[in-house]
Amino acid sequence: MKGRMPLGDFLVAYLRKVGVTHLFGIPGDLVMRLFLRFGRPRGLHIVTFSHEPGVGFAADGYARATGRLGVICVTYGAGGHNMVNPVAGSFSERVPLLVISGGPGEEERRLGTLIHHQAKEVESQLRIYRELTCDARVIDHPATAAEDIDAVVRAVWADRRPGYIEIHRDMVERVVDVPHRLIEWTGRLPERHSDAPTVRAAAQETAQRINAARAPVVIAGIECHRYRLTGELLRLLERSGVPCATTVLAKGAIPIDHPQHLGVYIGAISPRSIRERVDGADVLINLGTLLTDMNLMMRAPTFRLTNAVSAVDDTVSIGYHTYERVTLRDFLIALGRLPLKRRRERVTYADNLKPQRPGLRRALRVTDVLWEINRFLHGKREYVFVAESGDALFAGLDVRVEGAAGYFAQGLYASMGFGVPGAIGAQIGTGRRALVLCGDGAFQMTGPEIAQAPRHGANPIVLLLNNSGWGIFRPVADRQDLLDLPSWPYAALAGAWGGWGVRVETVGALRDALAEAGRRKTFAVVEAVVDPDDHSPVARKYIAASLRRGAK
Ligand SMILES: Cc1ncc(C[n+]2csc(CCOP(=O)(O)OP(=O)(O)O)c2C)c(N)n1
Ligand SMILES: [Mg+2]
Repeated sequence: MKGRMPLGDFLVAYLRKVGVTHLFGIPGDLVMRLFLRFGRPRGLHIVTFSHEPGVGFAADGYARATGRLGVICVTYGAGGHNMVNPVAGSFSERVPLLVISGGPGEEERRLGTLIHHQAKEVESQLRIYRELTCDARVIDHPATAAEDIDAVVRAVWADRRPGYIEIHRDMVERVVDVPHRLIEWTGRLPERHSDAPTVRAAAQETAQRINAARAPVVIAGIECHRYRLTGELLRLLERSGVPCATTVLAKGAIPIDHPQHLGVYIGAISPRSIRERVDGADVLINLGTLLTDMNLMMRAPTFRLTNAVSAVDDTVSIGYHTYERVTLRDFLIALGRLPLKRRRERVTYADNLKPQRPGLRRALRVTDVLWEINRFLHGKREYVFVAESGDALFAGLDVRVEGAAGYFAQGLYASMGFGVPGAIGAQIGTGRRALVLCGDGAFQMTGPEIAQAPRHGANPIVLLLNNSGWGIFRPVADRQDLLDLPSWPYAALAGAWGGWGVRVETVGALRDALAEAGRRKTFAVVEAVVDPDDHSPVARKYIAASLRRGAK
């Protein structure tokens, strides 16, 4: 980095300085110069996909899995607008992404005509991204360009939310001033700060409550995941002996086979042992959990909020008072250092799966698919698991991934299309192969991006749950025909795209297919055919609860 540099070179140098190694994108003329700059020798590793949503979900999967910044580069308008949905998902689920868009230069803006890719006004894209990011700026002044980029990236990191910069094509070569501070800087992005005395007071009050409690329980939330606080969380759990549940959005925040893990809390439809334990807690310690309709399955919390100590969004709330400027990290560290009574409660992990019925020649049911996934994943700690939206999101709650930080799903934003590209992004970042559980509908959205996997050294296994349509809605729709999907030759397509594919209809065939996919080096699509009216255990409970509510 030098005191004065072309903006494009500064951006590459800056991104490398903060540790970025990969850039996900699709070029266009309004971003071409910048895009090519990223890919220069000693630049970044460029990862392209066929369609911007694939790019966005892959960058998000990369960021979730690595805990690093995901960087995206798109062209203005057609590209930028295509990227809106994945970025909205990253905003809602706290994933740190930097979106870099090109834009029209001064020259074309002066023509006074509409510019290709323009929607309403040239500034419209910026305004759209303002709604979906923690900071969004057009980088248009050489004197402040470096500071502006630095400010956006710091905000992205501190908030774990997307940020947006727009660089018009004539700015790429413009020489900008780089402040001395950035040249000297180590590149370590700062975390949010706490107020130390407030942290101490909040931790002390919480420790007193835990020590005085009869049956405390921890709910580990999304912030534990995003701020990579599993180590701090486990230290607290192991020192106190308090049991811990996670939520739909934060499954995987603690290892699934941890002896104090109760399982996933999903409000009124939780497995009975989890619901009783959480509802019966006299102190409920919420560590980074957002109270979302998905976490609670469209109900108000069934536990008493007055019993909760809630640490989320840099605020610790206890009863009717709050401590502000307390980050979850500092809170957990402080709590972990205080004397805590060690409890010895026997905790049994619970899920929603009934024992599998015997027989290998039976037609597959969704429950069998889950048992077979768990059988396949058992002992494979290097695998990650990705659940798509649709029934897979509910079904995935019963999947046991044994490795640390191995579970990914959009548990709140729930966009279809995340699964396959998200899994490829996760493998690019971590080297860990993914098993993706994906409906036929979701696969028809972004599944073909799997054809890109070999180029990126990725080989996910897609378990495609084929129920011939948008099955999750079948119990509530009178017009079943509106939920049907055309049948694709999934297995043949997988072969034609450079992977391996197979269609299975029985338990035994699925077991063999997963074993074979596991042995193969290429990506695999295992199409598991199930009845259109069959659902996972959690979806069944969820649908029954919704129908009951609707009937009232
Ligand atoms: C991008 C997007 N569009 C629409 C929806 C609404 N939606 C939720 S689930 C679903 C059907 C999913 O079908 P499929 O992937 O086959 O899963 P299934 O329900 O059959 O298990 C739809 C359309 C969504 N979540 N995301
Ligand atoms: Mg389906």
